[in-house]
Amino acid sequence: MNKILVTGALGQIGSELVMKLRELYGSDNVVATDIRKPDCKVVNSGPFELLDVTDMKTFSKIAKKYTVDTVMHLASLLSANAENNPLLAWNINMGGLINALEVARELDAQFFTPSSIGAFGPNTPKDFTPQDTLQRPTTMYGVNKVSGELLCDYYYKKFGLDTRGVRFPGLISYVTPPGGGTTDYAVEVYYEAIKKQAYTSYIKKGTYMDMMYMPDAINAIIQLMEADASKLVHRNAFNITAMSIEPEQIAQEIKKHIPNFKLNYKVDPDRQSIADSWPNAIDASAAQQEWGFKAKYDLASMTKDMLEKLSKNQVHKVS
Ligand code: AKB
Repeated sequence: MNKILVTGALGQIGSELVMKLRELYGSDNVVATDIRKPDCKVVNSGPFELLDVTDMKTFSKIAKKYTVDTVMHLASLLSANAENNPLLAWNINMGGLINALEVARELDAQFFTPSSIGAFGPNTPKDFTPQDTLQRPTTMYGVNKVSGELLCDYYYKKFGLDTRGVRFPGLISYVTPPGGGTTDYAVEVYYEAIKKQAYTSYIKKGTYMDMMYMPDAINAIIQLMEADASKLVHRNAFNITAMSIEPEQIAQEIKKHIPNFKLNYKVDPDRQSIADSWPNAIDASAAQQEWGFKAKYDLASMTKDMLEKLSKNQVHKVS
């Protein structure tokens, strides 16, 4: 990776990935792109271009302007938003992906795009979900993610493009909030714990889903992209996870730091039914074996860090 183009650079993953890549590979070597251009760190700390990923001509022009050798395609609609607007999700998630793959093919660039635990469906084994298993998702997001995994495999086999990817679990971060996902509750709960010492969860007590702290997710992307290609068997859809948790467990952990924290429930049937169709806990052994994936943060260390960082941000906002 010498010259990297990132789409969706202002999103939940992009805003942290771009800063880490600029630190490691040099600011000028990481071209951030997004559909909007606010005044912020990602925009001001290196090259930035406005890009709608469904606009192939502009996409290709930007990639050629910087002669990029790596494309990291993050722009996409998350699960709950996709379910509310399936056609838009198809157009952005699949239209954007095929453009990104074509641009990478034009430049013979290395390619990364994330899949998700959303690529599994209700008849996938729920526990210790294998790397290679039944995938019949019932959401538009899931349909997009399975298609994306297959498409990336196809570009590797057909054109020899160096495509790589992971199935991300819910990602938790204090930097940029996610928007329109099913696992967002696990981020909101920390913000509300700091602000109001209370949170009302739209996900039912006892609903287990895989999660990961953002620093581990960023390291996983970079580690996979730097991994020895000859060792990769799965390439585009590695199961990775750091913890399988449900709302009560997060609340118990928060209470160790904020004893009067209160967790309430008002279940959203739409997002609950998406969560119910996903695994409880996936098996990440292929990623461990093929490129040494290992998460550093568990629920306790993530909670401590989240609350410390969010309290600091709060103090900065007030002062
Ligand atoms: C979502 O909830 O849609 C995402 C995901 C797990 O892919 N966070």
